[in-house]
Amino acid sequence: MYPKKTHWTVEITPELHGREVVVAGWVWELRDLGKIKFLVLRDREGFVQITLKAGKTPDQIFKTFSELGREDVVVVRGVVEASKIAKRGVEIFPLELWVLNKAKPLPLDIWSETADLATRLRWRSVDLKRPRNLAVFSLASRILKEMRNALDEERFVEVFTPKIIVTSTEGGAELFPVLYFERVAYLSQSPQLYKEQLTASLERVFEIGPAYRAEKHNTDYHLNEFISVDAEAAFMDYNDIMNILEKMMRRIVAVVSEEGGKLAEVGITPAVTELQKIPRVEYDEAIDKLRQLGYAVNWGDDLSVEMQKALMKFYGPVYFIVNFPAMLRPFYTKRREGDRSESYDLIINGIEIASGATRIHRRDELEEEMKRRGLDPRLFESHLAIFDYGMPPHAGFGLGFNRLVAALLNLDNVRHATLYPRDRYRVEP
Ligand code: AMO
Repeated sequence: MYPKKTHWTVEITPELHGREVVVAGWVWELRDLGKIKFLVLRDREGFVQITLKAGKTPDQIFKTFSELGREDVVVVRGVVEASKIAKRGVEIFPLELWVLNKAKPLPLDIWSETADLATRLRWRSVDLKRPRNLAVFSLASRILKEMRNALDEERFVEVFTPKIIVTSTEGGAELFPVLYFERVAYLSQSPQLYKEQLTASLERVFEIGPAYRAEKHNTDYHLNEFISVDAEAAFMDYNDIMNILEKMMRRIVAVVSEEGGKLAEVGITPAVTELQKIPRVEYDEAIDKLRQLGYAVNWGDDLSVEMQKALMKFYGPVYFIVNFPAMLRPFYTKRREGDRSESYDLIINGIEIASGATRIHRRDELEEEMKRRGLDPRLFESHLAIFDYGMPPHAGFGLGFNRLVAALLNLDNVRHATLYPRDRYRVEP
């Protein structure tokens, strides 16, 4: 029997000189210089060099080494030695080596950056072994934790709402139908209506979960299943929510910049490494600026990614656009004067990362907005009924987690920040 892993590769430092350790992982590289041989072992956190030396290393290990291949799964018990020449100033001299599983030659090259995206996604689980992917998804997990902590500090409670639903919230054409016994139901596009209803009891809620959109777009930033971070709070308006988002983003950017060295090692240069205030740019002002730049854009138009990128020239890589024309926003958005709304988008590196608003909390106003958009209030009766029983003023945001990670890390495609993307032409693996 092989022993339990005692250390991650990153924990093997020169300070452990002389200590016996057990590491476990995959064979990244084998180098045979005759009397001295090297095995570079990879685990999630990095690499460590295992050094075999004639006269010092047991013969059995030399024999096992000669049969090893890349990506074989190994456990090594050995002694740490500080070293001037080894990478990271440390190596392990093995006392025992176990091969837990053999690997066939891989279907794609994980040792260089040559494989194309389609091949990578076809063999995603293998592709995820690449150090660059390990860095992206490890950091994504830290970012998620930071978001949870930020919301926890503001006394939001984490909730889960149904993903099988019967009413559309973000536009009827984009729902995936599912067969629900003898009726048709849909996959949820957003927890919008549930999170609003929950402000009448739990006051401040957030949810991190999948959202489904049957959009036919096949772009670098659209997915048909994405992770949505949603928050909603009673007795707050959109400025309060932007303040929370701003605080949260500062914490996230601090984490990203902390990881700067590690990211550089895998060729990632984050788009944002420091963040003070996030500018809140009026929609009207954005339109003016774009016209100055020569864009043929009118009041009432949505902004394209190209336009949002152009605006970075004025506002930097992270900015809010606020007070959109009411008709550009969903029915639940609170109006303000001049056909505008108490709404905002958060733009990072030209991509819309989050959007939100103060919501309508009065039933009559909500019905009016539905009718304005050609929606039949009768179809929303079970939602509207809640507004009769003490619905507080409230506001919130919805944030696309995959887009956030891609934008912050300057990845050119949201799929790079998604373990198993679902897009127009991909439902497996
Ligand atoms: P919205 O539709 O703008 O708002 O979505 C919120 C955020 O979710 C992300 N997102 C997507 N990410 C990847 N692929 C997609 N197809 C996709 N669609 C959306 C974006 C976007 O900013 N209920 C409102 C939020 C609210 O007002 O609280 C909503 O869903 O990053």
